Amino acid sequence: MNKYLASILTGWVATVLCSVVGVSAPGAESPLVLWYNKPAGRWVEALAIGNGRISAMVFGGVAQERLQLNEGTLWAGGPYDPVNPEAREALPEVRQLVNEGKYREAAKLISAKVMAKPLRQMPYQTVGDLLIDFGGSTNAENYRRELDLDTATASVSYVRDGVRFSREVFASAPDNVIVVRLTCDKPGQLSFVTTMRTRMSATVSTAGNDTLVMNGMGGSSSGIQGQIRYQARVRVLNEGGTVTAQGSEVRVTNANAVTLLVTAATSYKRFDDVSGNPEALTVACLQAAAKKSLKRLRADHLADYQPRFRRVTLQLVTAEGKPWPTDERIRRFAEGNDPQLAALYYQFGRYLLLSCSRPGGQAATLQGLWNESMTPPWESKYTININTEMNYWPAESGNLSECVEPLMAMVEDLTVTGGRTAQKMYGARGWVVHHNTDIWRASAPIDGPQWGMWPCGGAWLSLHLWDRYEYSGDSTVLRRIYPVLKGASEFFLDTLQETPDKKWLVTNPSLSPENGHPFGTSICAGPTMDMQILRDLFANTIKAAALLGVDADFRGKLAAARARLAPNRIGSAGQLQEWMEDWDLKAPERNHRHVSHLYGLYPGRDIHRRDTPELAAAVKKSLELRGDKATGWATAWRICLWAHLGDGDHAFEILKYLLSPQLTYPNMFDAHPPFQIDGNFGGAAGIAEMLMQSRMGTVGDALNPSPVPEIEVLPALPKVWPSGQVRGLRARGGFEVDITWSEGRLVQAQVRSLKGGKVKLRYGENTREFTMSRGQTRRWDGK
Ligand code: FUC
Repeated sequence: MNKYLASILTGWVATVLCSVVGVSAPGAESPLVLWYNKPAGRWVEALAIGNGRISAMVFGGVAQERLQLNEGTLWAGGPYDPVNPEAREALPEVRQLVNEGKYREAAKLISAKVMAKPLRQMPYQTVGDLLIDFGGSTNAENYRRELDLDTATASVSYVRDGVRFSREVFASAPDNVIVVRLTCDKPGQLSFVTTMRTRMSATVSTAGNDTLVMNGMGGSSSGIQGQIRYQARVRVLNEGGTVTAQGSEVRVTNANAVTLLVTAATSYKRFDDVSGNPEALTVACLQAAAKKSLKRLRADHLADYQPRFRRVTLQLVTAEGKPWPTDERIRRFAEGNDPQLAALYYQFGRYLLLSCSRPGGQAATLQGLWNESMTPPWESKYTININTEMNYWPAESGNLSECVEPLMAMVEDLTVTGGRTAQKMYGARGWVVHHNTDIWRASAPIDGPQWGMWPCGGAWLSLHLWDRYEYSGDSTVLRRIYPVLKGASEFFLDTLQETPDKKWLVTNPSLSPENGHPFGTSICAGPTMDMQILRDLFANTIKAAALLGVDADFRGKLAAARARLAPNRIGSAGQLQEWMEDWDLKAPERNHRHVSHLYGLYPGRDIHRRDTPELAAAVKKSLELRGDKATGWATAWRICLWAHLGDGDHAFEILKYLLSPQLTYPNMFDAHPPFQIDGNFGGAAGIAEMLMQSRMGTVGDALNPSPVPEIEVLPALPKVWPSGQVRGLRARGGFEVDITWSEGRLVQAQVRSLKGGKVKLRYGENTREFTMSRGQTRRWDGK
C-alpha cells in the first residue's frame, strides 16, 4: 500500500474511533466539532440544533443559559389567496408592450394590475426564549462550548466556585423534544430559576410544580389575520433537591442533576387547514418523553441521527482539526493551511440539512429553521429564484435524500395553490409559482415587477423532484413526481409566446432574476435562464412519461415546443447572453449577485465543458465579467460554477472568501449578510462538486430516457488539497462513491451500485465503463 494512503487510512480509523468514544486525540481537535472558549455574545455566535420541526440556538451563558426556540410551522397570517383579479385581463397588453420594447410601460402596467394583493408574503416567526437563570457572576474557569456534528449535541462546561458544571443539549427527532441536561460534579450544587419570554403575542404560565407553558398566536401581516395558535411546553425533571413552580417560573434548588424536556407545536396542519390542537400535541409529546430515561432518549436520538450523518465522511489532507477555536479558524482559513476546515464546513452543511429538513416538517427557509425575529429579512420564507433550490443542492450527493421530502411535499402543495394561480391569472392549465412562496403556498408575483414577475419558480423547484428520481432510480418516486412535472410543463405549453421576429417560443412577461437590463427595469421576454429551465423541465417530463409509458401525444407536443425555445447565445464580449438580446455589457449592475443565465452549466444540463465547449467558454467569460465576490449564496454559486468548469483552484479561491469572517459568522452560519442559510448549503455543494460530479449521459442525451450515468472523480481538485478521502457520496444512477487521492492524483475510486446497471467512470480524460449488478462494488485506479 502506498505510504500516503496508509497514513490517510490510519488517520481515518483513528478519527472514527475517537468520535465513537467521544474524545479527541491528544493535542488536536476532533474534525467534527465546532468549539469556543466563551459564551455566545450574539445570536450568530450561538450554536444551532434542530430536529426538522423544532430547534434551538444555544448561547451557553454562565449566569444565564438562553435557548432561542423555533417551531417550523409558526408563521404569521392564515390561509389566503393573493391573486390579483385584474391580472388576467391585463396580461395581453403587458405582452404587447414587451414585444414593442416598451419595457418600462410594461412594468408600470404589471405594477398596477398584475402584482399580488397583498404585495408581500407572510413571515416565519419565533417561539421565543427559554431562560435558565443560575444567578451569580459570569466568571468561570476552563470554559468550553461546543457543537459535535457527529452526535448533533451542543455542550457547555466550566468551573465556578470550585464546581464543574456541564450542560448537554440535543434535539431528538424520534421524540420531538429538545433535551437539556444539566449536571455538576459536587452534590446539590444545581440551583436555578427557569422561565420563557417572547415578543410574540403569548402568555407564560406553569402547570403542576415542574412545567412551564407558553401559549401564543402567530402575528398578522400585510392585512392577513394571524391564525396559527401555538404552545411551547417545558418539563423540569430534577434529581435531588426540590422543584417548585410559581407564576411564570419553575425553581430548582440544590439538585444533583436536572433534565429539561422542551417541545412546541402549532395548530397548522396544511396550507388550508389550521385546526390542529397544539396543547394536545405538546402534552402527549412530553408525557411520552418523560417516560424514557435520559440514556434511552440519548440513545434513540443517536440511533436516528448518526447512521444518516455518518453516510459520508470527508478528510482533506489531514484527519485532524487545528487547535484553535472555530471562530479563530475562520479568521485564519485564507492563510491556506487548514484544509480540514473546509471539510468541517461541508459536514456542517449536511448537519444543518439533517437538523432543519426532515420528513413531516417544513422545507428549509432562508434561515433553515432558525429565526429569532418576528420580522426577519425577506420574511425568512422561500425565495425560489435561487435560494430554496440552493438549500437542497448538497442533499442528494451528500447522501441525505430523505431531507428532500419536505421540499417535495411543498411542491405538491404548490400544484394546488399554483393551479389556482395558473387558472385565475393566466387562464392556463397546470400550475405556476413566481419568485417566492410561504407556508400558505402563496404563488402570485410579489414585491414588485422587478423581482416578482418571474413565472419559473415552480418549474425550477420541480427539477429537484426529478433529481430525486435520477439519484435513486426508484419507480415509486417516478410515479409520484410525474403529475407534478406534467402540470409544470402544461402551464408553459399554454402560456409560451411566439417572438415577433424569430418565432421562438418564450416566456413573456418574465425577467432574469433580479437583474435590471439597460431599459430601466428587468421586465423582458425569454431570458436565458427561463429557456434553460424549460429545456430541462420539458426533457424530464418527456423522459418520465416515456419511462412510465404514458401520454405519447403530450410528449410529442413538449418535444416540438422544446425545439422552438430561444437558444443559448454568445454575445459580443464572448459572454453567455443573459437575455435574448446582447444587453449584458450595458446592464447597470455589471457585478450583479445573481448569475441566472449560468444555470445551464450548474445546476442545469444545457452546458458541459466537454460536450459544449464554446458555451462553457462563454459561461467562463460571464463569470469573469461578474467577478468572484458577492453575497453569501451568490459566492457559493460561483464556487459550484467554477467546479463545473473544471477549475478547482479558482473554486478554492472563492471558497476562501466564503469561509472568511465577511461571509461566515463565528457559529459558521452563512452571512448574506445578515444570516441566510443558502450559502452554507451552496458552499457544501461546491465542495462536493469539486470532488465528484455525476450526470445522466451527455448534453446530447437530454431526451434519452435510459442514458449511461457518468461519474467523474476529482473533476476540480485544488492544489491545496493534494491528499484526502471522501466516502459515501451519492451519484446519479444509484451509486455510492468513495474516492482516495494523494499527491494530487487519484489513488482509488470505489463504486457501489444500489440498483444495478451500467456506469461510466471518468478521471480526467480516462474513462472506464462497468456493468454492475445490484449491491456490487467495483474499484478503479483511474488508468
Ligand atoms: C433574492 C436575492 C437576495 C436575497 C433574497 C432572499 O431576492 O436577490 O440577495 O437572497 O432573495
